[in-house]
Amino acid sequence: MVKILKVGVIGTGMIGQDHIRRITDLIPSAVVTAVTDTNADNAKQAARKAADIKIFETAEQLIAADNVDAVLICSWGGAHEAAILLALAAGKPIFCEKPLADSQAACQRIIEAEVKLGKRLLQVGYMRRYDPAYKAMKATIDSGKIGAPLIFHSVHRNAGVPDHYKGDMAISDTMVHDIDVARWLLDSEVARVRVVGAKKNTRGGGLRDPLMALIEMDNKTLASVEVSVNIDYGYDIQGEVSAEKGSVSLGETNKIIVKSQGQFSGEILADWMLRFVEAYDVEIAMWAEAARHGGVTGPSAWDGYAIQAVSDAAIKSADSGDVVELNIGDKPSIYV
Ligand code: NAI
Ligand code: ISE
Repeated sequence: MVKILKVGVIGTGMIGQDHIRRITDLIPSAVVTAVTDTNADNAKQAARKAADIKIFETAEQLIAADNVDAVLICSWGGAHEAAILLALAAGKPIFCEKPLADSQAACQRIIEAEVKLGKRLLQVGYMRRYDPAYKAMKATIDSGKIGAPLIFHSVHRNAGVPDHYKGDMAISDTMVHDIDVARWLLDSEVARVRVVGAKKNTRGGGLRDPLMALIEMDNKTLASVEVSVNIDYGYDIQGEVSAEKGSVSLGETNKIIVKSQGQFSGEILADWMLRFVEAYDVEIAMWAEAARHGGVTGPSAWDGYAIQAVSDAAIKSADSGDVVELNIGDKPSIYV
C-alpha cells in the first residue's frame, strides 16, 4: 500500500483543474505531483494549484516518472487511448474521464490490454453512479418495492456548450452519461438503438440538437433519452424509472422554494460542475483510496467500452435514420 498516493494528471483543462483542486483540498491521502498538457498555459495554471507540482512535456514522461504512482486522464476523448495504454503497460492505476476513448475499436484495444494484465487497473469517469439521487433510485429499484423496472426516461439538458463542442458530441460527449445510467439502472446491456433529430434549436449553430434516442435493452426493458445542449435556462437532469407496480424519479435539486407575489420558484443549477459536485468528490476519493492499495473499483473499462459501442451505434442511427443493432461480445472475467 502507498501511504500518500502521488497522482499525475494528463490534461489540465476545466475538469482536470477541478479534480486537482478536489485532490488537494479534500483528500489528505493523495497529492498531485505532476501535470502535462499539450497547452503549456493550462499546464502552468494547473501547476499553481498545489505545492511541488512538476510539469512534464509529454504524457509518456509523466507516466514513467518515479513521483507518479497513479494517473488521472482528463484530456479529450481522442487522446485517452494512447495515455491509457502507456499507463497500463507501466502497471499504474488509472482514472480516465469519460468517454473511455473515441470509438468501440479503441475501447476494445484498451480492454485487450487490461485483460492481458489479468486485473483491473482502470476506472472510467461515469460519476452519476456516485450521485446521491441516482444511488437512491438504484436502491429503490433493488429493494423490489416498485416491482421489476420496465422503462427508464432520461432528460439531459445543458444551458449551452463550449466552442470546441462540435459534430456528434451531443451523443459521444453528453448522451453517454444517460447510456451509462440506463445500463446500470435497468441492469442490462443494450440490444439496439434508434436516434432521431428533432427541429434544431436555432441557438445550437450546426449541431444536431435536440436529439431523442430510443434504446432497447437485452432484457427487453426500454430507455428513452432527450439530449438538448443549448436549452438556455440551466442544467437540468431528469430521470424516472417506471416499474411493474410503481415508479421512482429524481427530485428537483433546489434546496429552497421561494413563495412571493402569488408565485413559487426555486433555483435551477447552472452546469454539471455544480449539479454533480458531490458525485465527483466521492468518485475521486474512492478512486484514490483504491489506487493507494494498487487497484481500482467503480465503472470499468468494460462499462466504458459498452457505452462507447452504443454511442457509435447511436451516431450511425442519427446519420441513417435506421435502428442499429449492437454486438459487443462477451464480458471478460476480470469485469464480472
Ligand atoms: P477542456 O478542453 O477544458 O480540457 C482538456 C485539456 O486536455 C485541454 O487543456 C487540452 O489542451 C488537453 N489535451 C488535449 N489533448 C491532450 C493530450 N494529448 N495530452 C495532454 N493534454 C491534452 O475539456 P474538459 O471539459 O476538461 O474535458 C476533458 C475530458 O473530461 C473530456 O473527455 C470530457 O468528456 C470529460 N468531462 C467529463 C465530465 C463529467 O461529467 N464526468 C464533465 C466535463 C468533462
Ligand atoms: C460534459 O463533458 C459532461 O460530461 C457533462 O456531465 C455533460 O452534462 C455535458 O453535456 C458534457 O459536455
